[in-house]
Amino acid sequence: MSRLVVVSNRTSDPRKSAAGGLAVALRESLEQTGGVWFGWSGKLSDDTEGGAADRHGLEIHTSGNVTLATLDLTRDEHDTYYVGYSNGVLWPVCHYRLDLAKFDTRFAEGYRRVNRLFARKLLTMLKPDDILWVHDYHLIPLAAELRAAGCNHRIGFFLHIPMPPPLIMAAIPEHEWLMRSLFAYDLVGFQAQSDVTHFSHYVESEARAVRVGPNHLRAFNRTLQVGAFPIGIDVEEFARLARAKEGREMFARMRDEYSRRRLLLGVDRLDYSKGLPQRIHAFRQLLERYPENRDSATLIQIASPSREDVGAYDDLRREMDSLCGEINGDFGELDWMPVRYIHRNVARKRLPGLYRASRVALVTPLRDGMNLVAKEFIAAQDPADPGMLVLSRFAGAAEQLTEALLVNPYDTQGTADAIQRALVMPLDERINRHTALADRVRKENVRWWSESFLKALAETEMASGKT
Ligand code: GDG
Repeated sequence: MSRLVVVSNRTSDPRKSAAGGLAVALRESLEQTGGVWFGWSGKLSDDTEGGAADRHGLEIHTSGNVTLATLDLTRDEHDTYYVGYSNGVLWPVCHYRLDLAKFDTRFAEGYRRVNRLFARKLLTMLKPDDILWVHDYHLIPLAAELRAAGCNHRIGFFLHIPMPPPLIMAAIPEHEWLMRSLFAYDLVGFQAQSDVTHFSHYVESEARAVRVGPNHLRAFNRTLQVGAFPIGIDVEEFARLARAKEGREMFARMRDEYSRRRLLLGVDRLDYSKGLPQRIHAFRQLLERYPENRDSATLIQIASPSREDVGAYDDLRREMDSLCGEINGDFGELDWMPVRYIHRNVARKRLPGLYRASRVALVTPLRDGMNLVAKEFIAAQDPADPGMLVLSRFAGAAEQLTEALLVNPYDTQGTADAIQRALVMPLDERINRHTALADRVRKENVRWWSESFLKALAETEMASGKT
């Protein structure tokens, strides 16, 4: 079996309990093959110290038989590659926020430079039959840089965020280069079918790509396989957390605290793609249109701090502070506040209890690659008395979770109506919908996701035989 080499912006130790979903998903394949995980260390090196070669030494750690290889970035690389291009150009454009994108050729140059640096460093570690899996928008041109240096390995890429329609993608000055770069991979995976469609339309119209098979596109003298591989969650880990002492305590505390009231819940990074202000507006509409919810429904909104070095996130923070203050000031009573807004990270082990105690989850992003909170909420419910999911049709998860109440988050009144419907939904309808949803979340879990992707990658024609 080939050794798996994973490349992503940041790495994490698959053996540590706080290791995020990606680490859990890849742990088995990495351990079975004695694999490597390569990425940025999260640390900045001093720009002024030593020569370029010294600043970018690889730091190697082992965790069991998995190798974690990381390198530091200089302040300038961090500011251009990470803050400037990845989070200031690609993130907003892929989430349809052209108004927030800041185009600057220095950012594009930094992005290209760091991808070239990653390729150069990674090459020194590769064995002949390694199989490479590259993750996310930070590293779109990595395979092209590797190929330019003579790498003939099988390389797959997975985009965790949405692929926008061609005319939105075309707003990025370097769009042709980015899309052409994807053809250096053997397999490109997206979260949803709509992303595959957008990508296919782009390359067919802009690069005259031709279809040479059900999932194969040919352009730039290369054949690329594309597909939708919707990411899932680690359902077993979630069940374990729910059963653990802290999970049970959290559930009991919330249930007692809200015994007279109905709890609505939002859990998101504080990000403009997540539709948080629109959600507060919809909740306000709910209180106005359905006054029986006053003194009865409470929205807990957890907004964990994120990317505080990017300007747009600061504006969002101020907007949320003010919207939550207003709704509480206008509707609050001495013994009831409509919104509990928490701008902090909540410990992961507390989430399942919180999800389970909630009658309704509001997962209403304006655009989202997938959205794992929607799946976590479903996995945490009591099947005999499940809460209901109100889900944005603009989340990738909406393609799979069709039994949720799907909403358009820009439509404030429509969203308020759907929240009301979720709050009053009879038990048998909730159970029917939840059974179908839970079944899919269990089957299409994170292991299913990584296995399907790696199987498809292993079955692609070898890169060297294709050009
Ligand atoms: C990107 C794509 C895609 C949130 N607040 C807290 C907390 N969280 C956890 C949630 C969930 C994760 O963070 C968020 O995942 P999402 O999928 O919802 O969103 P992104 O971070 O934007 O992720 C997305 C994903 O990649 C995977 O491909 O689904 O579309 O944008 O697990 O539970 N966790 C803790 N405290 C918090 O306060 N512990």
